[in-house]
Amino acid sequence: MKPRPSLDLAGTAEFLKSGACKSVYVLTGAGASTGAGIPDFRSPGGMYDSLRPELITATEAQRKRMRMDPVNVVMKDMFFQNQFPYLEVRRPFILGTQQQQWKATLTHWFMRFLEEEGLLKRLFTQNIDGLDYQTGISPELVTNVHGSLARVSCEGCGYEMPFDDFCAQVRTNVKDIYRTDPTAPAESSNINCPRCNAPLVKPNTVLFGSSLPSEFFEQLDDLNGADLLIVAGTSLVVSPANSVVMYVAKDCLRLIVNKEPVGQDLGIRYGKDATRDVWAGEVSCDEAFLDLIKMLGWQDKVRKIKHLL
Ligand code: CNA
Ligand code: ZN
Repeated sequence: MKPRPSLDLAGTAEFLKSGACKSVYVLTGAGASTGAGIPDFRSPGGMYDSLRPELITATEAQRKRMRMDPVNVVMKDMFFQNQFPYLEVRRPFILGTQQQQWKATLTHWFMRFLEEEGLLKRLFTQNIDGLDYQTGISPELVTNVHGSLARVSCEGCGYEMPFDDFCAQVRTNVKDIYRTDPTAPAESSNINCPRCNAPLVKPNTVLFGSSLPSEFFEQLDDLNGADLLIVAGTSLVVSPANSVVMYVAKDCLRLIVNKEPVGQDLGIRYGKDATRDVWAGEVSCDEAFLDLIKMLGWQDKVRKIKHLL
């Protein structure tokens, strides 16, 4: 019989220390990186809030679609019609990645600490920013569920373009209309493939409507062996990434670290209805993981990371 931890952060820390918890899986989302200065999609002020369909779309039909649901900016069929909205929204991301502008947060480091303690079995991240790797986490423990920005290829023929060549073209070919010319007419600008000439070159992030990496589906069954699942900084609305929470066993403890409670429609239960779910409360990911670090006595690990001090 597994010991029953109390359903709060302290109980989770006790469970992690107890030796009974041997296998931790993690699912992260954009909220894990907002502390590094990267906006998420759905929070107020996030990317969907700052989208301006009138500037980035060429036709009224596209504008209407984007207003109805900003998710269209990362839809496959929209990208094939007009590459500009995707490239424009991703632009600060792409150039920020090249300049290594963002630094891993305490939340990213916490996953590395779990690995150091031999507890981390897998980190599923929906993020495309690659910040996880800055901590030196073993790449084989990380699944980029929605792909990654760090590599670039053609959606038509698969040709891989060197990242720096792509960034040079983003600077010159893709208009920075939000910052430089907010009155510029919407027009498509894109990057042509050096091999097949299709205007379909983009970072290897998974567009809605495209399939996820096959390894993601292969790894889902492993979740059955999890003693603890940590879900951090995700609205849990994007499927099938959100199905991670359903693949763990019925008695697996689930710690939800998110400013608001999420995943009720997926069976996560809060407060008096909770049987194995813990919500860290209305705090940021970094605050919650700092609390956990203190409870676990892992402060020395943090002291080694200069930019966090
Ligand atoms: P989302 O739908 O924007 O949800 C983010 C969640 O995090 C929300 O519930 C917020 O309340 C919560 N949140 C935001 N900041 C914090 C914080 N500091 N502490 C705690 N909670 C916070 O994003 P999801 O990841 O759920 O959606 C999946 C999409 C978003 C994936 O396809 C990503 O590729 C995509 N995305 C990624 C990035 C990135 O790589 N950093 C940025 C923006 C969007
Ligand atoms: Zn091509």
